[in-house]
Amino acid sequence: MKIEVVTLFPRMIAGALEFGVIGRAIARGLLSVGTEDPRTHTSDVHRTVDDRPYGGGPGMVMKPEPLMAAIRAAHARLPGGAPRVVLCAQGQPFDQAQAQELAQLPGLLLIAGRYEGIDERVIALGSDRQLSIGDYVLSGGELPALTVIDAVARLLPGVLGDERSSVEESFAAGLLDWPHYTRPEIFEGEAVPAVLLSGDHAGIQRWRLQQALARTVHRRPDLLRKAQLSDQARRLLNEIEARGGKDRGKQK
Ligand code: 4F9
Repeated sequence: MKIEVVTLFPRMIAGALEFGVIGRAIARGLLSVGTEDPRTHTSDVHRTVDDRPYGGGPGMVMKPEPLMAAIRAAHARLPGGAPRVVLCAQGQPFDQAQAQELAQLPGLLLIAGRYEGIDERVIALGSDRQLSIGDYVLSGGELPALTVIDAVARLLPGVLGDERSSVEESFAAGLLDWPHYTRPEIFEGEAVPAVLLSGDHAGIQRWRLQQALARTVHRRPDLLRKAQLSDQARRLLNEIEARGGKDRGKQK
C-alpha cells in the first residue's frame, strides 16, 4: 500500500513511522509513506502558507494555492482513484470499520491541516472525505494522520503475525480487550487469575471472552450494538446482564 501525507511538518510523519511494527513494515516494503510540504509550493520570499480569515477573527487559515498544489503533486504519485482524506474534527468518526475499508486500497492521500483550518474551497475541490479521530481539538492533522496510518498498516497482510489478527477478527471482534498477565505468578501480593494457569484451553477462552464482554458492558456499552457476537458470547452476555453489574468492581 502507498500512502502520501500533505503536511507542513513532514519530519513529524517520517519520525513517528521509524519505530516498532510499522517501522518494520515500511523497511520490508509492505507499506510506503511519502510526504508533500505545501511550503515547497510557494513562490513569495516569505514562503507564505497561511492568511487572515475573511470575516475577521483570531487565528489564520491555510491558504488554498500551495495546499492544492501539494495535494495534486502527492496524488499524482499514488495509484489511480486513491481517496483524498482531510483529517479534521468536523469529519466522520474514524473507527475500526473505516480502517478495514482503507486497508483494502492500493493508495491513500491524507491531508493534515494546521492553524484554525484550511480554506473550505480546498475541502470542496481537493478532498473526497473528511475523518475525525475523536471529539477534541488538536494543533494540527498530523497526529490524526499518523493514527490512521497506524490503524490501517497493522491490517495489511504480513505486517502482524497472523495469529493476533485472526484472534481479534473472530473471537472478540468489536469488544474491549481482556486482561493480560505474565510472570511472576504473584506480583506485589496480586495473583494471576487461577484459570490462566490451569491449562484448560476452553476454560481460558471462556474466561477471556467473559472478561472482554463484562468490560465492554460496563465501560463502553455503545460498542455492543456494533459487535458481532457468537452464540457463546451471547450466552455469556446474558449471564453478565442477569447478574446486573455485580462483577463491576471486581476487575477494573
Ligand atoms: C483532526 C481533531 C481529526 C480530531 C485537526 C485540529 C483534528 C484536528 N480529529 N484538530 N486540527
